[in-house]
Amino acid sequence: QPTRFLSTYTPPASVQEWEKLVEKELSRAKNVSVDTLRSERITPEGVAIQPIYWDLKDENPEMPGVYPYTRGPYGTMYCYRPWTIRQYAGFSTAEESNAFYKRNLAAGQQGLSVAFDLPTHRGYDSDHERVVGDVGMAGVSIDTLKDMEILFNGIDLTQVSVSMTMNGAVLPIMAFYVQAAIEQHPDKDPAEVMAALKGTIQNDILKEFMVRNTYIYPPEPSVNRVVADIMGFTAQHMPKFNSISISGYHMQEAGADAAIEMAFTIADGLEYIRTAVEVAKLDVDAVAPRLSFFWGIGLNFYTEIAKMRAARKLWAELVKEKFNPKNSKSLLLRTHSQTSGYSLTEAQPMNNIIRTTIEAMAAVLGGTQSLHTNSYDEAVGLPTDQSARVARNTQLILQEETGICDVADPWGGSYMMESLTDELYHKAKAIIDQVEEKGGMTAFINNGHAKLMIEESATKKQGRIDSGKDTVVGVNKYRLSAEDEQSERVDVLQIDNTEVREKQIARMNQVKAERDESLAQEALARLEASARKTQSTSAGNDPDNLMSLCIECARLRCTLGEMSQALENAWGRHVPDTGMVQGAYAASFNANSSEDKAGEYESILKAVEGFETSEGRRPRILVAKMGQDGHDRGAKVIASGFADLGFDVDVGPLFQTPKEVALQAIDSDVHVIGVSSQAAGHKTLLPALKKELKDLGADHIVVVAGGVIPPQDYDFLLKESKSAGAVFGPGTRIVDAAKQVLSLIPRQDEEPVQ
Ligand code: DCA
Repeated sequence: QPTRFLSTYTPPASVQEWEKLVEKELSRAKNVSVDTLRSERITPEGVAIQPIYWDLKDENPEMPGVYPYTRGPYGTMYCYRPWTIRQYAGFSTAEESNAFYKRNLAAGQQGLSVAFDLPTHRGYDSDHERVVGDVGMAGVSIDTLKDMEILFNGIDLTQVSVSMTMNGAVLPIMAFYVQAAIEQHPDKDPAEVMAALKGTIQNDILKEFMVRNTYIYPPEPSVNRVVADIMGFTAQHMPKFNSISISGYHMQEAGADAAIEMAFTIADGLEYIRTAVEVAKLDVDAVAPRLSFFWGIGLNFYTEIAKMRAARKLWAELVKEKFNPKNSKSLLLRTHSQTSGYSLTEAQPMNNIIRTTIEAMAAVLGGTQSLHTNSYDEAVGLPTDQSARVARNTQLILQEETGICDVADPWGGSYMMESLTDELYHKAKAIIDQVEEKGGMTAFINNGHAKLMIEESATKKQGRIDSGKDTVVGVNKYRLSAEDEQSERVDVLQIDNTEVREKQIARMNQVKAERDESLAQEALARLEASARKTQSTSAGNDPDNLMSLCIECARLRCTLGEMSQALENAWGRHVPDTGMVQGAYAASFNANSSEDKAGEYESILKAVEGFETSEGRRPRILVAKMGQDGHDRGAKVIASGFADLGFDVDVGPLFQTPKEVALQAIDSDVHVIGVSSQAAGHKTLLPALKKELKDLGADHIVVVAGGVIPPQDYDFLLKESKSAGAVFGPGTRIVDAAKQVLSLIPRQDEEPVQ
């Protein structure tokens, strides 16, 4: 027996607190006690694996489930209940996504996580002119209550926990979800149904203004009305539902390092509690226990584990200090995690299975409550049934084959891990102090600081990869020959976007035809009137609560677009600025270049100068985003990198139609349009852009494309539709792209680029 079970050992206070907590946690489960936990974990060698280890000489050791929760939010962690396997999915129509969910639940998935398409995120119905290329592509399309009912057909919403990634059109989506659950149980009291709903809504609008960009309205009403009223409503009517998933994931994906991700996410969380307490006048303990978090987990193995440990401590301490809650649950940082999409490569996609496994292990060793593992083909397209199965099995193997669940916080006490946790804690705290000094996260976002810090971090990272300082196996080292690379290609799911759109429009029109039009319009008018009031109590029973009003609209079969428009009439649509970082790529590339790469940068600068001499001006590129795809890391990094390499760069606004892009390109007299596509709209939007250019007599402008584009589609873009002169997949070095782009621009005095 280990020493701590000898009768001479008197457990210190934190250990006694932990023991009490464990008894309480285990009392929820039949036939499990601390002893049975122990006896089940004897290795074949006869070694007893304990559920927790600590330093016996420490007079106040940190314990999981005990303040400040560095070691985990629960005392028993996975010994009692492993994390939830929650795969993020949704595509095409509600019918297809519903069938996919049911197959996944039958195969071992434990909770649902819905991905919506971009028109839904941005509050547009499927028949809107701005969303032609986006319907059903990057998630499921939801226009009406009918779509939501089909999405969960045969899945009892009072039984399965459902997470929904929605921030822009969060009110209509929550309303459809609640109303669909109520209509699933016609004989039950709606209040009883709502009280049983368990799950999470992302509802984290602040980060949308820094990264990802799926907002609709300006920051002020987005936070003080939408977020506040949802918190008020769920606190009163849906006590098991997590009202926000405060997300660092998208910051990491956009290029933030671990300290920035942690700091901005925690600062966002503090801002939401402040909104709840000061604007919505809610008690901190009515809201904080149902705030949850969401981390991105990349390949920096030790750092990711340390980040999760440090974040729990930082959150607990800051919430305690600033809001003094009475309920200890208000201090718990419970989190979902997702392996990094950015770390996946198009080259040798099977390597992505290994990357995802390592990231999943970091998430689990860091103590996540719920996890999504990416499919290996996600760098090139939507997952297939087979790749989704491998991703799910990665988690099932970790849970059921490895013994990893037997011990809570196994890294606790490691010299390295404790020191790293401490350092990240201090780094993040310093950034949070800076944010708080500037007046909190909303102010820090409004003055542009937050976005620039993330973009600078992303551009530096690209410089390190392009210079060869950071290794990416199969991309900047250990590459395959072009022929071998070809044979490694994988199938990806193809969606017929036009067919999905037509089906959606037909169904929506039918819903509209069958509803009581005047009742629907009256409900929409009430919603708009409430939005026009700057003050609302946000309480769940306030007749002006936006969530109650949207549930009424959903019941009367109003569409998502109609509800969003009613709010837009009152608040307007948010227009982002399009600034970019300067100098960071050049500095990072040159500082990290090995000797053989040293001349490369210079040679491109010279080629650009040569172009200017022969053509009378620098090469000019418009970096464009079309459709509702707001992922702009790629576009921003390309824009900054090209500018550092001497190009004149225009960054187009987000969410453009092909016609708007063509007109801007002509207006600015650019040589090249670089289209960044991350949301699968390329096969519709690029040919449409080419056609617009032709119609406007500007066919001479070269179009190139980059982003998440399956290699299977390259021929369509380059040859069949001739809508792009070059396609740059993930992992393309900016210096290589710049060379190729330069060579594509037609000139009088051709100078071959080295
Ligand atoms: N001891 C005692 N109770 C435990 C333990 C344990 N070791 N582990 C879990 N539980 C309990 C929890 O307290 C909870 O019960 P409660 O709701 O009555 O408090 C229940 O088991 C479920 O566990 P939890 O950790 O809350 O896991 P999830 O329901 O999967 O929620 C969470 C995870 C991160 C909080 C949630 O917000 C979520 O699922 N987010 C997903 C977000 C997402 O999918 N985003 C997509 C991009």
